[in-house]
Amino acid sequence: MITFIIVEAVALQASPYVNRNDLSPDQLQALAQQIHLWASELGFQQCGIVDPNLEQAYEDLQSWLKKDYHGEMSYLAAHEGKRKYPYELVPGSCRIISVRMDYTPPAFSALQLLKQPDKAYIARYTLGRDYHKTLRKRLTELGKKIHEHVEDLGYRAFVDSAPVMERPIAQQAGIGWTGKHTLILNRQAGSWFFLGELFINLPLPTDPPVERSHCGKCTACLDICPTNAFPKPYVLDATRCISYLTIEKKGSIPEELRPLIGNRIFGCDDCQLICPWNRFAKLTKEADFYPRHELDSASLLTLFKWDEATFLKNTEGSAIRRTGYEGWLRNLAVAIGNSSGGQAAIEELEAKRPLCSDMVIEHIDWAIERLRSGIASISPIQLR
Ligand code: B12
Ligand code: SF4
Ligand code: SF4
Repeated sequence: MITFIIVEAVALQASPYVNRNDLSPDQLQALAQQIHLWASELGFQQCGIVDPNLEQAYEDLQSWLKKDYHGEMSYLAAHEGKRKYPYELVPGSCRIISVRMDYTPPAFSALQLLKQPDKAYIARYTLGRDYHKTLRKRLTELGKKIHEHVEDLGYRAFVDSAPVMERPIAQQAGIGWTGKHTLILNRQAGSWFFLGELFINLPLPTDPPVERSHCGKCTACLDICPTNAFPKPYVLDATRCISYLTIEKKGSIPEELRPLIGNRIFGCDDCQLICPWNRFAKLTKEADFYPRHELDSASLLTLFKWDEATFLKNTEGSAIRRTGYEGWLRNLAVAIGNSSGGQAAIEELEAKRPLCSDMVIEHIDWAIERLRSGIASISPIQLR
């Protein structure tokens, strides 16, 4: 069998341009193996080929939407048909290559930062270059590589942005299981990775799904969540999640949740930091994901002092831009209100106040009041 596959692989290379309709089952098998190798050469730590069935996932999504757990993310309710039947997104496609890319940068101590109330905590997935760009580019290169060998190939890369149910697809492609925190995790790699997909019009053989959860009786992620955002295991009320509040939500952050945000100014990692499987996570070798502009150690006041031009310059090519300068100031004002910044922080807040929108001013006033009354806190400091 092995010899045969190698022979077929050689045959593919020897006659690089085969029409996709002329590929035999053995050639498709050899090509699938080759795709795994190419994906690895392109910097993906894992790849799986899948012909997904998303009917159950779609039902779950509908009940989630009915509970309004999506908040202002109305795009999650759009393009229903394409979510359920993903091939409608790319007519003619019949397989999805699901990939994983690890993103933990070296020498980054999340716990140290969370313990320092005057420092800014930015989720580790976004300290460097915008992952959408890195992954989409590599996936397109993977498509090009396949196309070098197969005539009439159609392919299209997606990362996060389109109505693609990336997690159930990844699970069915064998990347990992769905943790109680709703993220995909893997026994060898934990959950610190991005997902991406290449839709393709080749009937490649598929990889086995991950059927078994390895969460067992553990509930650490549910218990640690600072804002109590999990109504039950496997279900997230996004409207309480700090990631939603600091990135996706426009306008005012509900006052009762502000003290719980601590110093997290963009995203949150707590449910992953506590997960025992993340002991097995590997550091990334992608320089793209290494921290830029000292975002892994900056103080809240340093970042709050950035004017809009500096914000735009320093977040060029970064996913942080998503929140906009107004959202950036809002998040920092909340975090400063949770800090031990004292008089110096009050002065910075007052100096910036006249330059801000009404929405940001409301958060600044909240912060000043807290600092004046001495309720300095970074709550909850559960992760130690
Ligand atoms: C919207 C969104 C968010 C929202 C909502 C998150 C959520 N859990 O849905 C917010 C802004 C809160 C968010 C936060 C984060 N996100 Co986000 N997000 C997305 C996005 C764009 C869509 C997810 C979605 O469709 N949600 C809707 C819900 C209903 O879908 P779902 O959780 O998949 O729902 C399933 C489960 O509820 C399940 N289910 C329901 N009942 C039951 C019962 C059982 C027993 C089981 C097993 C399952 C189950 O069925 C549902 C349908 O499949 C995806 C990219 C994509 N296109 O998929 C990235 C994505 C999920 N996010 C990602 C990341 C990295 C994050 C953060 C870690 C970022 C950060 N550090 O701040 C946090 C993690 C928070 C968390 N615990 O989920 C990665 C996750 C990678 C991974 N390892 O899984 C993704 C895949 C982006 C990417 N391309 O890499 N995100
Ligand atoms: S990212 Fe933070 S706030 Fe959101 S569910 Fe996880 S622990 Fe809770
Ligand atoms: S913390 Fe525990 S329950 Fe949560 S995802 Fe990890 S193993 Fe599963």
